[in-house]
Amino acid sequence: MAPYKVVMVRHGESEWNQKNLFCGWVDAHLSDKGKEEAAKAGQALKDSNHKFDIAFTSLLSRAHETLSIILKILGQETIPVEQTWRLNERHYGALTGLNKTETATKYGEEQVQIWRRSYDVPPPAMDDKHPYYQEIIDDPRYTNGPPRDHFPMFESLKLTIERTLPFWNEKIAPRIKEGKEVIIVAHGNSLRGIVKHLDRMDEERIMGLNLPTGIPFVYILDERLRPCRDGSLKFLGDPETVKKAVEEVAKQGKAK
Ligand code: DG2
Repeated sequence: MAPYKVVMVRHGESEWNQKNLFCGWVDAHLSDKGKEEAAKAGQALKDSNHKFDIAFTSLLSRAHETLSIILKILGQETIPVEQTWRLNERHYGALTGLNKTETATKYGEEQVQIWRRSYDVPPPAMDDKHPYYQEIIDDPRYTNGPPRDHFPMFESLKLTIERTLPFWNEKIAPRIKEGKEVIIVAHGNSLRGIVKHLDRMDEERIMGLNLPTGIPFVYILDERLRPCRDGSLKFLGDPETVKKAVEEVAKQGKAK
């Protein structure tokens, strides 16, 4: 049945993206701009005749809100939606809630770049006195996982991939191989993890990848779910807009 297709979207701009705060597992909502980005994503998918059989998303509102705007525009609000903490954003540990620019001013842009984009250097851990510790750990959406004794207090990209990939392999990949049309709406780093896996990127290459908010991207995959020739990450957007949006994400870790 190959080639297969999978569509992914990082949620639209959240209120925390707008304020340039490290967000991670905090449940920020979409900003007005983020809602517009989600609507544009839906329209781009509609204009390119995409229809979906099933959607996968995280447990976080910014991803749900984006998905529901997209599905409404496609007239597909009734398709099955599977939600999982395994597609959540990486847990940003003690950095959660800090402003990225202020953090770069305080600790240096290089350190912030390591925290944001290195493969296996995690941010400092969130402790139980952190202002968002209780809110996250007591959130009832995590009743079914992760297990309390393995609840993350920080995550590198490597750790994020270690909990995202089992879901890709066990739940998403089999649907794709059945020939189902799949959309995944998730986060900058959980999606970078899937991209790294699909494109067999090494640690250096994945460090250079920034995913913009609200611009869908498509993979065309062969029977082993490897990108076909020319089937690797393709944004549904005009190249200049995509380039600017990617640069904006990269710039978020700069000091003023
Ligand atoms: C952002 C990603 O996550 O931040 O947690 O701050 O995709 O949920 O908005 P998202 C966050 P960076 O890794 O790009 O700094």
